[in-house]
Amino acid sequence: MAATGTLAKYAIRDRVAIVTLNAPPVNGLSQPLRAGIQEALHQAKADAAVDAVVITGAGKMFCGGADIKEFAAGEITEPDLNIVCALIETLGKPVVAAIHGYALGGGMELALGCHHRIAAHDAQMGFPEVTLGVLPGGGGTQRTPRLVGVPVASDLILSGRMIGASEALECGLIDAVAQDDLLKEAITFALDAKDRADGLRTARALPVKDAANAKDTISATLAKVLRRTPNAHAPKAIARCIEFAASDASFEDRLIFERKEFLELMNGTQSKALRHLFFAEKAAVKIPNLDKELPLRPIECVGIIGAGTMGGGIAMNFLNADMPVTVLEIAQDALDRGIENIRRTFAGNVEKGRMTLAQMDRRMGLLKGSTDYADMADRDLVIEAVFENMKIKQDVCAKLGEVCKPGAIIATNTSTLDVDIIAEATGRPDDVLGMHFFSPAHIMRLLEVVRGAKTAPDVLATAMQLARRINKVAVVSGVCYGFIGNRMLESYLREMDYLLMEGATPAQLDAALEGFGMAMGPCRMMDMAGVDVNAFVLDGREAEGALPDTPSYRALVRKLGALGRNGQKAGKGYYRYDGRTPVDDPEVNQIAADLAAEFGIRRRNDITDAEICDRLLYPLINEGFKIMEEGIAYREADIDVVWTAGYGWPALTGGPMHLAQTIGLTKLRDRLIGLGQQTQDRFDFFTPAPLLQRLADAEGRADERLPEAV
Ligand code: T1G
Repeated sequence: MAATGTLAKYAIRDRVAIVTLNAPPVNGLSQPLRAGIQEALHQAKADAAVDAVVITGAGKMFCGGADIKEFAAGEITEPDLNIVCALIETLGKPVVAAIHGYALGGGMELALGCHHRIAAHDAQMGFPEVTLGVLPGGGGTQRTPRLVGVPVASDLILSGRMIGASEALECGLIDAVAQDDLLKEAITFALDAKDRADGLRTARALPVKDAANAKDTISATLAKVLRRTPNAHAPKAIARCIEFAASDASFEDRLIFERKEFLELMNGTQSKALRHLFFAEKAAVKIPNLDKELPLRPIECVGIIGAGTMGGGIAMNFLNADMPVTVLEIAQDALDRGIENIRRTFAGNVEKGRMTLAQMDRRMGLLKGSTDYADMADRDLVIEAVFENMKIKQDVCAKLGEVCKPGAIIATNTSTLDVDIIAEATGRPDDVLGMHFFSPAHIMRLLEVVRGAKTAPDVLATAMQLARRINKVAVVSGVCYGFIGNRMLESYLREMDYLLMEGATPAQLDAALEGFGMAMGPCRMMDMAGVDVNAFVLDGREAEGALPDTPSYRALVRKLGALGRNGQKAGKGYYRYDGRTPVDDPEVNQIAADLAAEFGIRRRNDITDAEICDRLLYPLINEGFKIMEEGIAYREADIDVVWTAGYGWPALTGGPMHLAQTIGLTKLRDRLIGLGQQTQDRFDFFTPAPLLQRLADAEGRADERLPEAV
């Protein structure tokens, strides 16, 4: 067995060279691995004892794609994937890809360069490049339409979705599904191919399938993808490449066209932002200075206090993860309503085909209701999701502190209250932390895990690991008002109300922010979340003396709340509602004008979209620097995860803190100062955070040191 190297192992079995990708954890196609594969292929080509080749992956997958970290270099080093695939196609001996686990992106392209592909029954395949703002740059846009046809190729590459082995076989992406021993069957397949007429068939030599109406087919699929992200560049480039595949250019010219489009995307701001978020979500789960060997607390069964909207939604997360849940309400009728709401939500999923009836029954079988705190005694984790009132939460947590077994974790779902005060009420604060779910809790991916002053390290680590199990993106926050997300949201909403009192309209505000890329404008978002909910929190904070000393602060939302304009649920809020459709309501503009008169706020008719975006986004970003300075968030990237996973911030910008770097800290600081001057900033609403000030100064000094551009 001649070892080619550690990254691409070489062995011979039954006259078949086995080339094993060995670059854990995902066999990422780094330059050294590509070079190792190339060397192994040359060895197989020259070896008279070798009749065929099987390429396989070590560990839990075939290949997770290119090594994304290499993209930062701005270019792809030799041998690039196109060279490796061309070597396979001209090897003169059949090469079979044996796929298990995942074959994604460049990993799938490597398999497409092979003459044949066989996959394990549970393998997953696809082209996730579009989610990273790039496209398959190793021939994927050119070979795939030749194997599966333009419609399927367009769907797979534009959507980025993974498909299983049976779907891959059905559409022609692979040639066989292993029945038992993948490697053994791949070897047999390769030896058979040696004697078959199509044994050396290559995808590049095939005609493009279903090329008729290619342009229309691609455009229709592209339009669907762009509906969600109209500003995205990658889908448009992918469409151009697939269209080009159907042209009569040479295959080499097609690869050159694809590579040019790929490099342009790779070096663009959108891909840099999406790659930033890819790694940010992976990093967010890591707790600095935590012993990786620290044993976690076992969490096998969960208790939820409160069966309302939040409690029910939280419960569904655990039921979806196949974990037994007991939901507690004091009143039986409230408990019955809560359980019925859960059942109805699952039934809706069954109707939509997202869940089978058996899966729903399984979930409902894991759900129990109770009106007795004693039923929380055996729970490994209990989450309180009762009304957002400190006294109520303290009473509930005091009971849990007595009833829950030693070692059980007690979590509060509070979104605005002090987790440390709630933790003290339990009498066992080291077992306590915040688990802030976002409504609707069974859908929103973000989970803010709030570490209390006394939260034990293993409790925090357990919660972060549990988040992955319930398919949440978890970010650790320290204790402060609003944690990370809602604290930054406050300055965004403050400027929303002030701009409305200055003369902007809800429709103008929402259009400006949705033009920036927010999933939903601020006024629509407030009407969805509930004007009364926000007004209630503000009244509470004013009572604590926690608001700026001016009656104009958030006066509009509080006035709307006082008038019962509680949002979509009330049929009116910042808009009037025709069913679920928001309609401009002149009454709101009049309310805003009356408040402006009351507080001496100058009305204007020159408010631009640019000013709207700067006034809502820059203070939000500025608050992020304050959060960093106070140690509330571990990393700026964590803040980006919060906003893209929990608040509809456009991932194409990478999140607020990544956008700050893209804008430039000096420019950001100077714009904040300018906005402060424009608004006679009496409450430091626009004063740059000290950390931002320092980083902008440092950026300025660094720029001074840069050699003058020649
Ligand atoms: N490059 C670099 N690092 C990667 C990586 C990649 N492609 N994939 C994963 N990692 C790291 C990840 O950050 C983590 O690091 C560790 O590996 C384990 O990952 C040329 C241009 C494959 C489904 O988009 O979807 O190919 O946190 O925890 O849960 O045309 O990783 O441990 O330090 O996610 O088992 C296309 C991205 C690239 C796939 C495995 N490929 N990866 O999930 O492990 S572009 C992708 C994933 C491309 C070609 C184009 C998942 C996974 P750390 P993990 P997992």
